[in-house]
Amino acid sequence: MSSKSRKKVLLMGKSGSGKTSMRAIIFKSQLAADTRRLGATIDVESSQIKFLGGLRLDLWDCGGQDSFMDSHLTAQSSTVFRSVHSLIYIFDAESPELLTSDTAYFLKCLRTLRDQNPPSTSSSGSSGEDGGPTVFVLLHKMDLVPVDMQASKLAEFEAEVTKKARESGYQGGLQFYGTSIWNETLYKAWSIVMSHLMPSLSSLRTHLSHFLSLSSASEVVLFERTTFLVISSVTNEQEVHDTEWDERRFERISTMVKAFKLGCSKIRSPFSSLVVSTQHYTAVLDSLTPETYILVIARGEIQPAAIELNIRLARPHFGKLEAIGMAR
Ligand SMILES: Nc1nc2c(ncn2[C@@H]2O[C@H](COP(=O)(O)OP(=O)(O)OP(=O)(O)O)[C@@H](O)[C@H]2O)c(=O)[nH]1
Ligand SMILES: [Mg+2]
Repeated sequence: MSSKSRKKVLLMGKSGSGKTSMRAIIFKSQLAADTRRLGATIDVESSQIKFLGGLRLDLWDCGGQDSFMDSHLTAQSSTVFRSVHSLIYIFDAESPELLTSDTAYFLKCLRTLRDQNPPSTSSSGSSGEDGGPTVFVLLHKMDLVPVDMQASKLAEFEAEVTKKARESGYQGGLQFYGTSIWNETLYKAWSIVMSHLMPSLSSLRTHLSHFLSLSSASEVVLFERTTFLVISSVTNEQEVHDTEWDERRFERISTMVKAFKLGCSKIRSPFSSLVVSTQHYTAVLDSLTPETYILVIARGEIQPAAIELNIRLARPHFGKLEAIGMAR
């Protein structure tokens, strides 16, 4: 398998920050409440996740207890940090050591990441701003921060950590997101991570736009089948202006449909498709290719059967795109 289609992603952060919880929810469809039973990760748990377009994700969930962190950063540094495509670093928003020892560990990780993937020689699979691995920083457990303080907490944290990273000599980009397993912010951040891992998918938008106009839809969203992360979407901007749509609608749909799918599997009635039809809108969520679901939203006067027919007719075309590596 080529290095282009195989990407190593590190999940790091101190013990209890929520790494394994995220992994379980996004990739193993676990319920958020069930993560309370997770034990601490010993050393590293790596999993291979097959994605659409032949992409294989090597996800390394690195145990965050001090002894494991020290070992990742010293004895095992080349095994852990070499050939990394992206680092996802999780901070616990409520940690008393957020800007002290937690940040100090993060800076050590950045340094080791850079040492093991020097920008000039890391062209294969690396794509940070300066050619090194991309770094995502998640300020996690934001549900524990009062709602009116969440935005300012994230902004101050981002400013402070970026300043310290620059002072330590790190010149690459850092992308910050506030997340919680208890709401859709988790899906928002991970959808962005995924679209970064699969840049070829951006060309899919052209095909989705075509589908949107041919079927007179208001919005078309493509989801990855297992994780239900949003891969791509197109919207008829005119209609959104007219009706003020919720900005977080995609992530909310990911969260709701995943919970619904889980409910279906519990009663041994596998989820296949969903149709909602009201006076104002019609929504059809259906399988598009072996790896994706498509959600089509249209005005109320458009019949679900018409949308279902359009999806059926589009399947062979999108199936071919998927087979050749998602419109690479
Ligand atoms: N309130 C809140 N709790 C969370 C959130 N995410 C995870 N947790 C809880 O945090 C605890 C620790 O989570 P883990 O995922 O095991 O932490 P970890 O980072 O994998 O820890 P190590 O494996 O020791 O490195 C669990 O009880 C989770 O339920 C969140 O967004 N909000
Ligand atoms: Mg863990």
